[in-house]
Amino acid sequence: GCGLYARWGPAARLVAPHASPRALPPGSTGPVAAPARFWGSYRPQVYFGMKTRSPRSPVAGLMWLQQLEGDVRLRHTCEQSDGLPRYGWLLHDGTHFGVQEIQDLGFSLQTEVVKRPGGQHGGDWSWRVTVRPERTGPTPPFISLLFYVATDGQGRLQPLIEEKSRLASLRGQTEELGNFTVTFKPPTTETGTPLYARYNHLQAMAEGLHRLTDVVKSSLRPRFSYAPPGLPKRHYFGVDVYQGQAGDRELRSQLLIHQVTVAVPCRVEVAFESGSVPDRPDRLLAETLTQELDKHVVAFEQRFEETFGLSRKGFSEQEQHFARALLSNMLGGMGYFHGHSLVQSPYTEAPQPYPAGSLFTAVPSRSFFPRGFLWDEGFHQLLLARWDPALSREVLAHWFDLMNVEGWIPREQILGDEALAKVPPEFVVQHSQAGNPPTFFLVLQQLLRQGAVEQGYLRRIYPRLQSWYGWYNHTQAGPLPYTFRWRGRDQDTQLFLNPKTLTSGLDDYPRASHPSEDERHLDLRCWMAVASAVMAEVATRVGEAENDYTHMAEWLADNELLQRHHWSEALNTFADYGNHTQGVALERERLRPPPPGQPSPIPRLVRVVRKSPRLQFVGGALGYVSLFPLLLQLLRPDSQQLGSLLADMKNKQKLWTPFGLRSLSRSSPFYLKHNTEHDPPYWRGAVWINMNYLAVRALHHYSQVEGPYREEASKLYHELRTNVIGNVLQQYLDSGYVWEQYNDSTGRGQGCYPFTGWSALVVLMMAEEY
Ligand code: 6A9
Repeated sequence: GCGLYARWGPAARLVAPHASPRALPPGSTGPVAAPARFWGSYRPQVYFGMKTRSPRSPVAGLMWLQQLEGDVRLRHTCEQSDGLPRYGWLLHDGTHFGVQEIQDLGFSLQTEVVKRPGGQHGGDWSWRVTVRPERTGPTPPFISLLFYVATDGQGRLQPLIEEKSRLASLRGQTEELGNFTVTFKPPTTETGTPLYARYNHLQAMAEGLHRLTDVVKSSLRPRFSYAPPGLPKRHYFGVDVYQGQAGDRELRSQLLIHQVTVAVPCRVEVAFESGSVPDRPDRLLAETLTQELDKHVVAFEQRFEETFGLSRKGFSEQEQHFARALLSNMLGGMGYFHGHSLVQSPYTEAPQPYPAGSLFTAVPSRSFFPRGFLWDEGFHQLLLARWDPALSREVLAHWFDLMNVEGWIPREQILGDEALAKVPPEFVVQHSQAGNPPTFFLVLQQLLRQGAVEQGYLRRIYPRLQSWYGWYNHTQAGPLPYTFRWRGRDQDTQLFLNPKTLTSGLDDYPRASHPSEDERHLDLRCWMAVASAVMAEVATRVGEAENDYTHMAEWLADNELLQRHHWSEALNTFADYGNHTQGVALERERLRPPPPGQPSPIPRLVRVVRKSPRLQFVGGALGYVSLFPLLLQLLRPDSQQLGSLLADMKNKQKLWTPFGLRSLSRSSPFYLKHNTEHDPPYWRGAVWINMNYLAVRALHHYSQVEGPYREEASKLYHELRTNVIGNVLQQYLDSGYVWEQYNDSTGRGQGCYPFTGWSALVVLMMAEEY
């Protein structure tokens, strides 16, 4: 009856968690079972911060202030608008230590962290921040460093103030950390000589962690003076009093700030000490801290060489330095998020809160996209699985535990206040029919090849894998057996040159001009071929020799069927199929003159259709999608179509550039075209590194197997690999960053930065690990 429907109807199922046991056994990621990973730099959205892998973790962080004449510049969360010449982790092993360099204007900060195991709560850690003058701008005579600790809805902090205004240390207590202390050492030179400094501190309650910057900003007063012996007295801004906004909002964060104002250069150390560490021979500070850091650096470099062999392969010091920074940024960009998505289905009128969950994941970009993205994460883990397979297994398990009873995993994970604060409202809601390429199958395939998955793990994730696969297979089915279609294309077709397909990950890549149920999407079909093959292997491993996945994998690997559904003789390439016309353009709309006295409306750019669409292969769209059967290695080595795709690839009028393969053929009518007035081209020409990684990997594959195109594949493999590595490195040297994508005419980095996600795959290309 009605009650049953309410419990099991589609609206309820949307927010019902998957019923099988969790992929992560309860407690398995906590301080007792996994102490080494408990604390980490898991707040990638701030320049320097730490938290634990727990839902309401206290956090530690750094802000700094440039004291300008009558004004201040506050740095805290990673913002492109800060215009820093560069920042990022130079070394980070994901577990024990990290070394980051942040270039600001006129000075740099080296931020280092080291952990030391002990006790039952994840052990101790120490920070060292070293400020040095740089020629990136006029060096300020002095700056302020603000170290903070804040709670998030649980726990207590108690300040210990010395000399009236210096927060020398604090004592704290939280659910999972028990008792701890944090000590702020006075600043010194790099060799340990004490320096003149002024101190301020603040104790405040805030609405949440996302409000910390505002609390600090609104508490700053320019009424303090800095007067080192023999130098003129200067006023500076210090944290003073914070008049919290009165109101009925819950104040869930207790915040303690230690501000030290000191000359450049200088060094400050901070020690977090767990109350449960029984005996501490020496504190993790000064000389001891230096020794620990040195030890970890040596171990890192050795492990890096063992894993990727770049020195062995003859890469220069500079190239190795770059590759180490890429891996380190991927690891230093790991976040731990907790909260719930907002989700919506066709059966719900308003967005619903999804069950709260935790996510341990890397992020594409610390400044712009500091949160989990499903298909990005598969690419991230292709790299990290080589470095630390256990970490990748945990990341995948976290993602699988976010699945609902339908087998759906929301594509973009915006969990918790800090993550939400970075997303414009129109992008928050996740739709129940929206997929995203299931790249985790590539990671599983990789882990299986490495022999890095035990039976127990496979058994735990298997029920969830079955549902996940089933979700794609059912909800994204195409019009014919063994064909697939991305749901959720743009509806308001008249406003777009070509309605977007955000779910495919390729956003504005041109598809059928008129979205319809007749569409067959080539890329999704190829992803499903990989998914089926991996599922068949996993099923066999867990003892289900007879399974439907094997059957699906065989059909989807069938080159004749692939040709029948997706090869167009007329276009001489693989393509999507759908209701399509190439006769579309954006034009300024012609408006009637307004009634007298009324203002004239501004005409928009709208789409005009000059030629009626009809069911056909989608022409004018040669690019990454056309290459998918090659990219995912579905083509038999002797397939003529392979030869044809290789020819398109190396054709400079089409896909080849000196910087990698461009996303869309130069000869496509959509090449570098705006999609609307305000939507510049995105996947319409630029060079994207994830796809180039797949291309390099596939060319390597076809250069290893016997066949008529072996030599050609080998030649292209070497050229493409050299081009992509060379350009990403060049951009890093020129601009200080790796980027979201690269310009196909100049190679210049573009889109947002730093964007480590998928540019870091260059490390695997260097190592030739595919
Ligand atoms: C926008 C505005 C600060 C787009 O890397 C993440 C994704 C990829 O998965 C996808 O393939 N990016 C690519 O086409 C970025 C998507 C960002 C959407 C949210 C919010 C940011 O405000």
